[in-house]
Amino acid sequence: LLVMAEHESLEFGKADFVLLDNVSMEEFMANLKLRFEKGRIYTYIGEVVVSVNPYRAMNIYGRDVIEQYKGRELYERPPHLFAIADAAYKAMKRRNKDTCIVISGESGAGKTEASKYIMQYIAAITNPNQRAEVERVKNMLLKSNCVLEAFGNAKTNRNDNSSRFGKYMDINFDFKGDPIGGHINNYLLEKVCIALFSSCINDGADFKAVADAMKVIGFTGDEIQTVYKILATILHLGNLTFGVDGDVTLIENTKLVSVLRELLSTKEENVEKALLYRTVATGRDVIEKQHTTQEANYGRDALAKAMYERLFCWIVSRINDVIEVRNYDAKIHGKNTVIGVLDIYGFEIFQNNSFEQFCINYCNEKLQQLFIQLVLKQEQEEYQREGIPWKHIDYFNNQIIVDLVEQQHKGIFAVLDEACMNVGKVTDEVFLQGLNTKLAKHAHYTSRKLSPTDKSLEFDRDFRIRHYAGDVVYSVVGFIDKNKDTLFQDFKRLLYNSSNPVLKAMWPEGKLRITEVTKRPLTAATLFKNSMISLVENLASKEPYYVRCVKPNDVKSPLLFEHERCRHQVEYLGLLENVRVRRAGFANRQTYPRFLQRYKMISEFTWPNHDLPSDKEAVKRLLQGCGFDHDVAYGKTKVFIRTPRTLFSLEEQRAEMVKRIVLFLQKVWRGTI
Ligand code: AOV
Ligand code: MG
Repeated sequence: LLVMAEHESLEFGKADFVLLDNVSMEEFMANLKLRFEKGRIYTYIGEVVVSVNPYRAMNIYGRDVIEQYKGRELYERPPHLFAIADAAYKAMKRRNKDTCIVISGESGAGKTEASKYIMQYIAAITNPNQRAEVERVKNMLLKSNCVLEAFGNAKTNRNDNSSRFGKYMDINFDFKGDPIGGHINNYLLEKVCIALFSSCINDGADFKAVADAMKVIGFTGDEIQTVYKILATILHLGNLTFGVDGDVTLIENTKLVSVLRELLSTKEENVEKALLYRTVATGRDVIEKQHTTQEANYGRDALAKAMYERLFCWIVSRINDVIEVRNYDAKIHGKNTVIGVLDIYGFEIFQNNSFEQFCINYCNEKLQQLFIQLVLKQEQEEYQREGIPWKHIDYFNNQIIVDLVEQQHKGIFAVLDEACMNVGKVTDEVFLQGLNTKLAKHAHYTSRKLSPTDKSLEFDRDFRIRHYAGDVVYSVVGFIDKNKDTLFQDFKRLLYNSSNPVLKAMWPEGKLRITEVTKRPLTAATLFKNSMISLVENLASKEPYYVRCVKPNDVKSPLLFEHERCRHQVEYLGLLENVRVRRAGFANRQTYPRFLQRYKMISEFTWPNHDLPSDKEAVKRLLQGCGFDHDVAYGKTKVFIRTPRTLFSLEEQRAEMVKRIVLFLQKVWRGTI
């Protein structure tokens, strides 16, 4: 609010949506658009930052700007990611709280960029004493981004550098507030984006940067070589084809087998056997069963995907080894608090949406649910703590969609798992039938079978979910396979038996004989669901700060603010409700001492000092004197100001008094008084 009064004029619109004269979609959009056009890409809703992707380089992230935000209060400077990062940092340091910064928004809205600026800011403002160990940790944290992006991002229709994995990074701080370590959790990597490798490998300069970053992080020469070999293996697997001769399945391009043998440091016949046969246990017997070409194709693709996923997880775990809090003392004795930064794949709708989109969009539902709960909960808790009554604001609660996906027994994941367990025919169609039976009446689910005249459901295999962010049509094709996510044990054994120790170590389960592999592994859906639930629990246990990213257009243009496109995002992100909650509550709150510090000059009761029994009493007298008593509430430690106008008026009076005091002092100096 002070920003508004002091640093920005109305020319740039309102720096906080809470200050809108009327909270309507029109006014909200007009302000968002005006600010975007004036290059003001950040706007607050209280303590939430709304960001619009500028699609051009902005000169607002430099060292000079960082200095302006360092240690300042949120409202003292124009809205910025740095301000929210600083707020999270201050809360962590001053109040000894674990905090987290949750960045959400659809694909291409600017989440990953925002997370990087936040990390850079935190790195820049910490470790004033240049302690070597802290510098090392900071360097690792920043370098890890480059490596993870190289392996986990890919070009999509929506974003040239789209995150195909979710990333949650904890940064640990010691009692001085310096980073001493960190930990990365990665979530479901979209394995179909293996195409990524060709671009990874083709782009020489980037590739070198990645290799350098890996070296700095501490990957050994052997490890980096193995990474190359795995990437090469995956590419070669893509060229491998199968044929038949009578009833024998064959590898057509046999030369590739010797290339693979070399890359995997194993025997040629082992490679061939793993690609063409699988070992099955029937009772006590173990037999070798030949693949059909279809099975061989499936096996080959599954191998490529599994190697890619395993490689990625291994890279994350190696990075974690390096950034883990080392100092034993810091772990045991020191105050060790964390800031978590969440950058996940955004809500997405493609031409063809499959299991991956389904998981990604479910993840976004979970985060939206968390936002709803925390933004309201936090607000409510503060009023409760301060002893102030609260009235409820209506909003769309997407819990119903979260349940639709994750509920036990009748949620979509449960139906999918059930279909996968089927002893009889296990097909995508069986899964779809299951959905149609269990969810026929659900308001957020439909399918071609249930709505035969619906034009958006083109094919029999389609079903549609009404997500909080919009309708998405999914094709069931591939759901079963992707959920089972089976990799024949023969491949695991092949990789485990490699004479390359790095590769071998990635596949410990290859040790098991076929007769020892008894447990049915958890499905991809169940694993993903569990990881989302624990992610949300983790976030909810911390003090959250939010960045809500908006994508201005679909053509990556810095000039275009597509009204309808943006309006839709504002709507589903619940930003208007956010403003309402914030306003129906109180636009501004300040502790009594801080309030006095700023406004004491406007009242004779408080200037230059008050003699009342408490600061609270003094603030009461001041506000009664100005006639604002009706617009405020007095909490235990803070004064709550309902309408922004009151604050402006206080600001005006303050400015007037400051001017008078300055004039007075000038006269004193000149000796005219
Ligand atoms: P996302 O993380 O939200 O999408 P990104 O952060 O990758 O989106 O942003 C997409 C692109 O927008 C970037 O590659 C930049 O070109 C541009 N961009 C975003 N933020 C800024 C900024 N602050 N300044 C300049 N350009 C920016 V996805 O990962 O697809 O959900 O899964
Ligand atoms: Mg991203």
